Amino acid sequence: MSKETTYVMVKPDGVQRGLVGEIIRRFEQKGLQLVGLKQTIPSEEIAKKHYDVHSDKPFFSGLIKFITSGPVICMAWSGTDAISVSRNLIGPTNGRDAGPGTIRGDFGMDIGFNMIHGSDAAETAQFELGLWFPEGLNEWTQDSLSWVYE
Ligand code: D4T
Repeated sequence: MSKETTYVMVKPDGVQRGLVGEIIRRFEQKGLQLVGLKQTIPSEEIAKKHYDVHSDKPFFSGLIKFITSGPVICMAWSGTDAISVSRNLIGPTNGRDAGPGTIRGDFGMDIGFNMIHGSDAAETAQFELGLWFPEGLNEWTQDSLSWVYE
């Protein structure tokens, strides 16, 4: 158990489909703390850095085209084990395989249009937070969390 901050991003399909509020609601209600939030249209440069690990995959160029096609919502969420907790809220990559109750399971039918990204490990989270939030995050005390963690 450790306090972590993870990078979460609503992708262009999630924004176009009006799912931003629903997605934020789920993270808030779970008990994660929002420490960074903004809308941006990603440049090709930042998209390529973000997905560099997939640069040799056949779907890479389509993925970059998709991610840069319109606004995304960049978020930073903090909490105990925030990385795995967020991945569990999001669900498996392909919406058709994702169980009900997860974001992709409840709203998705596709592997490319899967609405949301969440960092998959501590090092990735650190890299992605630095990439998307070079201005830094907000440290603040959320009083309600004293009723989330015993
Ligand atoms: P992200 O990174 O977007 O949170 O998704 P995942 O962590 O769940 O999945 P991933 O890294 O394996 O894939 C990154 C991104 O590429 C798209 N994708 C993936 C695709 O379009 N076709 C594919 O065959 C795969 C494997 C979807 C998510």
